[in-house]
Amino acid sequence: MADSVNGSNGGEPSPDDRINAVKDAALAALAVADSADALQEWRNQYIGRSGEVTLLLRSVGSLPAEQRAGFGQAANRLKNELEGSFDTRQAEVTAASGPAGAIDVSLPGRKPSGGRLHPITQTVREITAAFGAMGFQTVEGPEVELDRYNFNAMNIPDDHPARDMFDTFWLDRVDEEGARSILLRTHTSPMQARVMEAQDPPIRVVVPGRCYRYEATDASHEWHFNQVEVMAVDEGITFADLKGTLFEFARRVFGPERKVRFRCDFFPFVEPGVDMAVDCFNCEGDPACRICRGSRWLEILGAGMVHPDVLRRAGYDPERYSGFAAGMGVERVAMLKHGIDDIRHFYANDMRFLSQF
Ligand code: FA5
Repeated sequence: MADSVNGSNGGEPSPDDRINAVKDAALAALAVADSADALQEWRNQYIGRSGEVTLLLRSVGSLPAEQRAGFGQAANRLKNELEGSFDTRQAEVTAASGPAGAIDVSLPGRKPSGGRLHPITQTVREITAAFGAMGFQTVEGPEVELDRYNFNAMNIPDDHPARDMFDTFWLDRVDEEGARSILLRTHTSPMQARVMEAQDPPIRVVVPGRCYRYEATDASHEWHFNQVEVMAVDEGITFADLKGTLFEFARRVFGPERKVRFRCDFFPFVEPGVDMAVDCFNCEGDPACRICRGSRWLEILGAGMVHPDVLRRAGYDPERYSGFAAGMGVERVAMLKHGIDDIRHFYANDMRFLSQF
């Protein structure tokens, strides 16, 4: 009679029981393995090099001699059976997951991250659209400008103290007389002269563009920033037109509830000159406010009636024509509109900030 593998060894499970226990556990685990990863894990646990069936086979040597052959054959049969079951299950799992490379249409979609316009570009467009609705045409001009337009045409001759108002980045170039003649424009006002040179009245233009000033940065000052120049020249233009146009702009861009303040100011290219401020969104007059330093107002633009000398220099007769002009800071407008307390956020390229707009 062949050696029995059923022989009992006191309290120890019989060899047959050991094989059946591994078989039951392996088949139960295989039935619920439903992915390539789960199948691989199952294979390692049962039929891999350190798997439970392999351990059974390795344990043959420790059995009594009369049990070894029967146990070894039974363990080998189990190994073959589990390998077959594995192949079958693998085929089922592969079939259920669709053909290789197929798209799983049940997966939730991934939201594509769309690009958007920089908040300053959006604000420039909003400002030019507000003036566009009042009949102003948008034009652009050079960022690298001649001293002649940036200063002289604007009534700021060489050695005029007003040049100190604009800390200038000069280009490393001199004219025949050895004077520096090219600069990064400090304001968009030189376009007043360029537009007047190029066309006859009536003029209604807005000029958006980058400006540069060699000055220290703080919460409301950048060394490069954007302005929008506004200019209207025609017969009979008065200060009331200037005020009405700028009030209407503020109403359109900031809403009717925001307060606007006009004050006298000096710019050599206008007479009279004013500046316009909008009430600070950030504080109740707190002297520690980083934006307005407790003044409650944030200045957004300088303006005034175009100086007769500027008109004359452009070839216009100041007896016949008059005009108003304004130059506003786009970043300041964006800060007030969106409640941003530091101008430097706009150019720090931090997506957490930029993606809010
Ligand atoms: C000028 O630049 C004049 N050209 C404005 C003007 C135009 C007056 C037409 C009269 C007629 P000002 O230096 O004040 O003026 O600048 C105008 C606006 O630009 C300021 O009110 C402010 O909003 C913005 N601005 C000026 N300097 C900076 C800066 N460093 N950073 C951010 N914004 C600035």
